[in-house]
Amino acid sequence: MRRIFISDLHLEDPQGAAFARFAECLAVESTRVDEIYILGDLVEMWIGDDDDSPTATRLREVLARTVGDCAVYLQHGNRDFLFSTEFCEATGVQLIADPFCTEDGVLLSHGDLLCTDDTEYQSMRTLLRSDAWQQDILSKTLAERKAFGQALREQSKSSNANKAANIMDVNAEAVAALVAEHQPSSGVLIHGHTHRPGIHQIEAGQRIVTGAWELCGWLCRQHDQQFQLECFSLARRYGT
Ligand SMILES: [Mn+2]
Repeated sequence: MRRIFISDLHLEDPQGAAFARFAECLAVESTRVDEIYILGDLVEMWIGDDDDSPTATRLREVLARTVGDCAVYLQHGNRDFLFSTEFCEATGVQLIADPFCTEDGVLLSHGDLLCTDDTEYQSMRTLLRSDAWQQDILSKTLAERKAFGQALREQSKSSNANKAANIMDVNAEAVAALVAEHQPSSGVLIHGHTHRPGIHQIEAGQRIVTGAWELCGWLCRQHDQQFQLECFSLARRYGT
């Protein structure tokens, strides 16, 4: 089995470098691998599947083209948990739960549910993921949702600025509990969210953290039981 895992692209501007590398990466990798997994925060903010902005339109095009060559799985992040059925139908992408375990026993999560030391964030997460809240926000107009999304981002920036860095990383006990619950046969947990790419040894095997596409692009590549982290320049064409 050949796969790549990416997360935290925070795509915003269809004319920007990250968006261009994303489209190139999918075009190249979809001919090399069997499956592509996007582990959340693909976009900076998703305000509903009826979004008709240039970013949303371009995103649908890129994903639909990729799905013609290889399966694409999408997990919700804390920025894009409103991706839903309509988006999947338009693109052919398949939504997976968080956490999700692959057939060959690789455990996948966006990662924010592991940051249990940040109790303020966890209560916000519970609210935003509730059916009642989501029904309420989706009943608003696109313009109202855009304004709300903007406000949410500002709030997140100012509240994170006052937090100690370790609070926004995963909690070791939460990781151990998740792995114990799902018992991934590969021993591998892959997640994003923390923007701290790396490979950590854990009791069951490995915790692999995919990086944010900030200073460079990141992916985790799986070939059968081998996993590696790769980073690449966002300044030039992917694969060159
Ligand atoms: Mn995140």
